[in-house]
Amino acid sequence: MNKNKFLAFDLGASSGRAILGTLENGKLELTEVHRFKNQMIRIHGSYYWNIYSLFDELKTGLKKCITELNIQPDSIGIDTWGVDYSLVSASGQLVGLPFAYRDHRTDTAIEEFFSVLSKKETYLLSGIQFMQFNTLFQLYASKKEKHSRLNIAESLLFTPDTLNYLFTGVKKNEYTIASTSQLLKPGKAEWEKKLFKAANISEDLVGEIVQPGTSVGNILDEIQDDTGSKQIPCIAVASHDTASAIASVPTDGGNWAYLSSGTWSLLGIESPEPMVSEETLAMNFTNEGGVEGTTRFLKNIMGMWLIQECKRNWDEEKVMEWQEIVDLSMEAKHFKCFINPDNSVFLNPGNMPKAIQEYCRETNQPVPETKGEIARCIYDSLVLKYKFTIKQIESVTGKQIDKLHIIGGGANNKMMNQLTADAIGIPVFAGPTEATAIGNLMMQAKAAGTVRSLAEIRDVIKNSFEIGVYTPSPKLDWEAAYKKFEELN
Ligand code: LFR
Repeated sequence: MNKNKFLAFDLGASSGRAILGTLENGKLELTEVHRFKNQMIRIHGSYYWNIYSLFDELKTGLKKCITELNIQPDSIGIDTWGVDYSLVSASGQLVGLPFAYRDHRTDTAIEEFFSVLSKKETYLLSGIQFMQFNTLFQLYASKKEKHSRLNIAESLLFTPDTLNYLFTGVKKNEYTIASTSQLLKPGKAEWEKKLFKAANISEDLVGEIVQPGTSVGNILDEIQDDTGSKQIPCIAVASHDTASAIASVPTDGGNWAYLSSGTWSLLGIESPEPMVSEETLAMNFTNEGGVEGTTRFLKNIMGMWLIQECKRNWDEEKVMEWQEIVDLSMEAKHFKCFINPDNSVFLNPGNMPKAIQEYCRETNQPVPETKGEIARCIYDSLVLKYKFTIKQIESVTGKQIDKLHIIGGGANNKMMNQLTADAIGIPVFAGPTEATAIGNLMMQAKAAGTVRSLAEIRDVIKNSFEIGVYTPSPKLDWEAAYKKFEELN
């Protein structure tokens, strides 16, 4: 095998990175080139992403790779969170800043949408779980609010599509990211006309859907000038971050499930086809598009957002280290109180510690007072939600899950890995922590022809990264805790 060098841009809701991947003799090595902060900006009460500054940071990443590491990458690839989009005018300019998915304009959109198209029909047409921020509801809410930007928009590009467009001048919708919109048919790279109609949105806004692993186009001359890069292709990777992460699960078969752990906890299985039924509707499972025609049958769990938001609040007093929060939680008593992490009050409450305390008060539980107690409540509740979700998957598929792969930054939390194994009673495999960037890099390798299949991608990953193993050895009564937790769901 040749030596290949690819540059992955991985954007999350709280940070972004440029990671160089060097692939040689079936082994991938990572070098972090650039890291920067990302956050929503609030303007007149609405929340947006600063897409221009993100674009600038990506260019800085490419420039650093060339000038500081002295490396010209063979290609670049961009992945981001799901659902959000930019609008582009007929003359090619972005129409303002894109909304961020936690913007409150969709707080009542779902229920209102159901008066146009029923919940059941919407689910059967799309196979996507209901979350108020899905593109479908964002567009519906913007249309209802008569946002004039919709009148001048000629095309809609999801966040990675938008950045690909800024890099290449080519407008394409990539499949995995498009699948998060709730505008596609289940498991297909095909727009569902009825959903556009129900949202009162023109289908002409969207375009050709490309599969992950195809080139969008070469980067523009002006970018080459700004960064010193050669003319290289920008690859449409599995541009939804979760799709990239799942592509890099180091599975060796069996009945495995994954937990992609970051701002969100995405727990599910890789399925050969979508599973869309009244049962999956009742459980609100999603069927997002994966690489090589696979379906990401999973559920969004509120995840580390809960603790990130507490930290943001606590940092105002004194900046804390992550480990300090874990340590404080370990001093606090387990199972004093629980939350249902997915209650909508936790989506964007502004003051997370207060929201958790109020929730406990309102559900007649002891109120967590200290930082340690609040963190304990979050961690225990998340672990119990994982158990709850695995049981649901087992009931839908009729098969027992025999191992859980935790990937993404959350896999660094050893305490959580062990508690998860203890609570769910099956082994947990932790890592790689840079799963998303790795999936991104490996889809670039596939586009370059260095690997041929998802199976080969996973072989390279198994060959390249250490995986932690956690076997269940429960010291707490998780079954009793689960009974109490279940009542909150
Ligand atoms: C994770 C993620 C989830 C998606 C959420 C919002 O970063 O992409 O998969 O549901 O963000 O877009």
